[in-house]
Amino acid sequence: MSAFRRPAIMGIVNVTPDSFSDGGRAFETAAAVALAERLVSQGATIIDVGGESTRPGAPPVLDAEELARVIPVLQALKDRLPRTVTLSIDTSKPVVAEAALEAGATLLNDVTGLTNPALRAVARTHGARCCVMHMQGTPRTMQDAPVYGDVVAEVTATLAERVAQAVADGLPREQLLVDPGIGFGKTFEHNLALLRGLDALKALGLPVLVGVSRKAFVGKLLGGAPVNQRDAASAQIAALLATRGLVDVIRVHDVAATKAALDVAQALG
Ligand code: HH2
Repeated sequence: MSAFRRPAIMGIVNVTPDSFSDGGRAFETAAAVALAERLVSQGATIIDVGGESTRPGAPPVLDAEELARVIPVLQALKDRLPRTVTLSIDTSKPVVAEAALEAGATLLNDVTGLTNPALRAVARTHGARCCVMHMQGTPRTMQDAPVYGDVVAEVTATLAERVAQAVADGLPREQLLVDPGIGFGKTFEHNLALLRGLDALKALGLPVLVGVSRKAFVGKLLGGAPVNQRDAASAQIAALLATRGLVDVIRVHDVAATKAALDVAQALG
């Protein structure tokens, strides 16, 4: 029997000048809103709005600047998108999270894995769902020399600890998702091992979010493909993970290609 389970598609809207694959494309509010509407029309049911690039070596963005980027976009999307679409804020800053949740976001996507108690407090106050992502190091340094013994066991154990901490601070467990953080302090081999060993993460009993879209990992899998030639393989990874029933949310730039790959996998799986 097929293990296929269809994940929700999370469409990426980077309101940044410097994101690794699409920086500058949706830097104006109107362009970001139009991109989000297009991604929803193509099949995204979650829109993830981010105002700070987390690419390796990215410089930090001031609170005020990040707020000015993401809040007008969320406010516009709350009025324009169907209520069935979940708005997600990709931030690690408590002030940005707070304003975003007030503006209509209901999912907090934190690449620092809710390690900041102030962020956990904001999430609890607003009853937000939270994505707890694994990262070794910080975006500035994470790709310098990531080291693990057993990467699958260590990432799973760290996420289990972060989840326990969040629950101890009053966040309901059923509001949490976990994410192995592909490319965040991991070599190519670490990323591959994590995707192959995703059942260990799934065994935590929480929904699993995976983001591989256009990442260097995909480029390397393809023998050095540039960033603008990674969408088909990114969609194929989504379909393979869905066929194994291991992913609940897939975070992507190219929603149309991902939906098509999932449709094919579902029909043939
Ligand atoms: N990857 C990126 C950003 N946020 N959030 C989660 N939960 N999982 C991920 O894998 C993840 C994430 C990096 O991708 P992108 O947003 O395209 O680039 P940038 O950080 O340069 O804006």
